[in-house]
Amino acid sequence: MRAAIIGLPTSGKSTVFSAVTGVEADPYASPEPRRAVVAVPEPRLAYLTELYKPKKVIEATFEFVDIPGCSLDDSSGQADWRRLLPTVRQADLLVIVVRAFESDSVPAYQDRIDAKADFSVMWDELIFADLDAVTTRVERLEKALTKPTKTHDQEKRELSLLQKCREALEANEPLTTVITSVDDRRQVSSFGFLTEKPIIGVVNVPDGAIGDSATWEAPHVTKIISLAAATESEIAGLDPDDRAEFLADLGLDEPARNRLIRTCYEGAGLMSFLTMGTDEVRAWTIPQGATAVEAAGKIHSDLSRGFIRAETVAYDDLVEHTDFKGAKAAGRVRKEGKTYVVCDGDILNILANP
Ligand SMILES: Nc1nc2c(ncn2[C@@H]2O[C@H](COP(=O)(O)OP(=O)(O)OP(=O)(O)O)[C@@H](O)[C@H]2O)c(=O)[nH]1
Ligand SMILES: [Mg+2]
Repeated sequence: MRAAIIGLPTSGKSTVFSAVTGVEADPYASPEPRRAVVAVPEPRLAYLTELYKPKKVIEATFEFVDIPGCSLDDSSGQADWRRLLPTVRQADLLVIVVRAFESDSVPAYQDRIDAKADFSVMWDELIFADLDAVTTRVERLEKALTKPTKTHDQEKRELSLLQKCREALEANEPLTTVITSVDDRRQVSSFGFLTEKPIIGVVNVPDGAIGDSATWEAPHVTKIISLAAATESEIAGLDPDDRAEFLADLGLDEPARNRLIRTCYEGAGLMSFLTMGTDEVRAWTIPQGATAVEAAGKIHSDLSRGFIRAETVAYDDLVEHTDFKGAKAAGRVRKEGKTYVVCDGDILNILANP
């Protein structure tokens, strides 16, 4: 799963990317997207690792792509944006970074600091990009439907859905309001519509501002969070001991990057279940709402095929009773069947026929 970091020029996208991924700033400010995979912060793994001292610890991962900013008010910037759009369309979630920090050395885009207005400029661009793609396809389908074709019915269905999409976009509504069923989603999946993706807003606040102080909300947006990208990227560059001390001095348990990664992971509709043993302690990624047999299939297709049951214990119950044995003795280990809907942080032991 992948998030694309987008926004107006000098909003701090690359600084957020560095803070999140630990990848150093690109001194040449390359016009190409940069990618990095990060481990999803999972504090629950630490306890399990302490308990089992496993040979391996495997964390869940998530990818971030830093998209260079484009000045949308000139034709060369517009052309750059169009060139980058296919990469943005491939993401599962969008992170829109807007600037709320002042700086004499880094002039603001269009000489203004107005995070809410910048957010709305980006929103309009997303709506416009989708409207452009929808309109092109609608025109093509209308033309095709004037002649009888073998795929006539299918094209008619697609046209009817895309006409609804066009109406929504013309009313400044995102496609999440129209594309709601699994069938519809499948029908339009190849477009990679931008306003069909979950959106996280990041307000890049002045250096040293800590905690989450986002003061505005936007309709249809999964979440808006604030962070000080420059401070966060400095934190990312510290060695772990210094980092802990720095955060403690600020009265924080963790850097904002952890909050952002988790927000993206959840925003993309994902959650983790855990497995443990002396060989390996591991966090596995599954969609929210996945069942025990789907979780088993994530580990190995044999486990879903031969699924018997999932011995399940909630992480908090395990900690309360020290370990698996203790939780079992206290009756906290449940025997769940195929259709059990897994909860975030469930520890599973899948029993299956060979
Ligand atoms: N003071 C301050 N400077 C920042 C902050 N975030 C970014 N900057 C500085 O602003 C400049 C632009 O930041 P980038 O992260 O490169 O911005 P960007 O959005 O990636 O820019 P483009 O990709 O060119 O659109 C850099 O010199 C950063 O060091 C911040 O929170 N505070
Ligand atoms: Mg950049």
